[in-house]
Amino acid sequence: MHELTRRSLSLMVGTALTMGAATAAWSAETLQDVMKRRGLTEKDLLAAAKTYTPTGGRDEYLAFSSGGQSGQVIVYGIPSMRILKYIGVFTPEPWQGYGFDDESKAVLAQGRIRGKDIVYGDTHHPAISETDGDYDGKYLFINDKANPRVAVIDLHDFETKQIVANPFFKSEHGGAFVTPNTEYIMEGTQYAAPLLEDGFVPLEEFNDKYRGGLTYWKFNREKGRIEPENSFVFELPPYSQDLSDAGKQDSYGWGFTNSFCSERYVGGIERGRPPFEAGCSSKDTDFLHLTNWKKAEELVRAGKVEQERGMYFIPMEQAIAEGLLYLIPEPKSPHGVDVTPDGKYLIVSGKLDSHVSVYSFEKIMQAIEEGEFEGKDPYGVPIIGMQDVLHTQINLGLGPLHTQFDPEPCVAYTSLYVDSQVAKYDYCKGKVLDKLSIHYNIGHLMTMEGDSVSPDGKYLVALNKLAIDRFNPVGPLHPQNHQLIDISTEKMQLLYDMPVPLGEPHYVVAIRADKLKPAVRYKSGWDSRTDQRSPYKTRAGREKTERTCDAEGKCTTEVWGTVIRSHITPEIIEAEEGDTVKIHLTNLERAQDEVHGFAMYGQNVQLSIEPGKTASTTFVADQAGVFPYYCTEFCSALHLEMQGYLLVRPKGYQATAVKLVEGTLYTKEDYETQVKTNLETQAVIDQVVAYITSHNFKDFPTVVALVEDATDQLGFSEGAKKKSEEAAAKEDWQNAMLWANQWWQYQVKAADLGLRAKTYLEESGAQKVW
Ligand code: K7E
Ligand code: CUA
Repeated sequence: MHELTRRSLSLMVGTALTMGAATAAWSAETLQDVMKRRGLTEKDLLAAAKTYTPTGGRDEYLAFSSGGQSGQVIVYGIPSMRILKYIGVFTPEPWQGYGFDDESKAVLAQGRIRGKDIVYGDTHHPAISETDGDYDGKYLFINDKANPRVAVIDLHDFETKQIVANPFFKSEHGGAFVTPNTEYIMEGTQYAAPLLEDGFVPLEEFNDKYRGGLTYWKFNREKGRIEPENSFVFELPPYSQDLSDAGKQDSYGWGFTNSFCSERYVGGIERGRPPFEAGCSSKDTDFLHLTNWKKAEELVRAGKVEQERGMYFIPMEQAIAEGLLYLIPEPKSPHGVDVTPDGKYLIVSGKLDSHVSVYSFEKIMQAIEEGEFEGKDPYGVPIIGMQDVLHTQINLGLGPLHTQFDPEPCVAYTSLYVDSQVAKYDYCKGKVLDKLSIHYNIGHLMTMEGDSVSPDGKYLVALNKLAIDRFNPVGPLHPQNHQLIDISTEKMQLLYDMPVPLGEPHYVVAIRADKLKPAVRYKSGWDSRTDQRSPYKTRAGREKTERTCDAEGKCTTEVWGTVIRSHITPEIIEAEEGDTVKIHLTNLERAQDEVHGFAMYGQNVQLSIEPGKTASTTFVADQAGVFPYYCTEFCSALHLEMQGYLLVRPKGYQATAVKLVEGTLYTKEDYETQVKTNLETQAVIDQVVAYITSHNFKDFPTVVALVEDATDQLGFSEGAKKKSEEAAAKEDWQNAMLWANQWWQYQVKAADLGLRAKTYLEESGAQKVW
């Protein structure tokens, strides 16, 4: 056992010295040799040079991709296209304890639909919080199309904090889109359904009783949470509302939502009726909905809107009477509606039309002011004449879907689903500038910060619906394909294919990486889901286990424990068959990346406890037995030894007189050998400490945290040393040896941290201070 750790200690010291030799071996092959061997062209090399990120290098942008029907968010870097994280949102994710610890179970429970646990989501549109229309990197929102819900992710720790379930809708699609100061998060319905009734309503009553809707969820920035009680919902006609976008700059205060199937067709292929796809695409135009959220907010504040289901509900008649709702025809089965960075134009793509239609917001406002409408829809919503407000229409190609923007004024990119192309064009002049073929059937596309008021351009990612032959075959279900495109020059250039092996990621948003400031650790004893100090916070030395029974004889065994390299306290938990077992564990580490896990046999227990976090698990020990538990993160050389037992006694168990017999007996010599090792190890530690303290380590917060943790470990080692010496004084060589060994374990951990700090200082060019 010692050998292993001793070797790893010297390995740690040695690694830094051997790195140089490995690099030398590389250059034996020239660039030309490699190109030949791998069949690469110069163009490939150029593309590689634009995406390749050397070891240890960082990306310029971080992308947050919907994970589609995986119910997650995927985080990756651009231009490297390296996946950095999955964030559990609507779906339990065991490796991050999401949906397994009590804290995150409470978040998932917020997303129950009609009292039912829904353990997946169909995520479509992520949105980064904005200040003055620009990404601020604080929060991320994402919608669930299947079960109308919106989730809040805090980008301080990349964890899901809240899920709100829409109490009116039965499906949604037009979310999540934020207003320019994240005042609201838009969520529009997709398939019409009764809004105020949850019971059965026959399809024959579709026109009268089925409705679409648009929710403006109020976001409280200070709390970092959505406030349903301050949110409002527009009742809309039963057209299938589709995507939305919030107005900005000139169009601030308005929201735009398009729709398809304004034919109000209800299907019935099995009854001999033509299917939905025929009935929903027969008219030449559908309707773009305009909603004035600023004015709606004033009405809500003035107490003029009725409350329903814990929110404010604006019936269509009220919206029409107050001038909050208008329609504009838009060609045919549209998909995306995207507001230009200056807010002056809206670009609408008709899936079944080869044009994008560019609407002028100024003209729209003029039509509304002059009361110039071409009529009303069957629900009395005023319709603004399309020709009155169109700026231009541009013939781009087949199947236009979504649009993003370039930093160059008037330049936009639209995806062409049927043509499998990206079109670059000038929407002011109505001129196509460039086209690039992608593989295959592009859905959304995304430029860097490309839906904000100040797009960065640089890169474009094509989110393709089909991969077909782009990757090694892995069975009938293929990965998705995100293609990276360089848009920094006039001609677009395809750089790289990235397989996304999850659900269908409909949309991605990317933010400049330096706008994000993620935490390294939590404040000690932190409940990361409520963002408050956990009531179960436990400090070193204060660990305890208590068993209490209520009046009915129902008993609970509750553990307040800690985890730190490399032990779980407690290591033995005793309970009785039928007990409710509650285990709260606090990670005492401060060092970066020192996460511990906690898994147990047969109880569906799996926690991920990041530095500082307190996580809890609750289960019923309904069977007597032996249940080993352990840490699931390889956290130190003695990670495997980070273990313990839950012993569940049968009811009425009588303890026998059997005494614990030690597996191995130790002698005075064993003790003395161990002490010798410890003194040698201390010499190594002293050298490392001397190195660190002779440099300006206090200028490096990462090193300061490592030194704090190392100091803790050395403090623990002092305690173990004292215990070993006390046992030795009593000639109790068994305990003297074991405590001497524990003393050494703490030393090894301190040395590990110290060496990491030393390496960091060396690589960061720390200055010698004395
Ligand atoms: Cu798939 Cu935005 Cu839901 Cu288009 S959406 S492709
Ligand atoms: Cu902690 Cu392994």
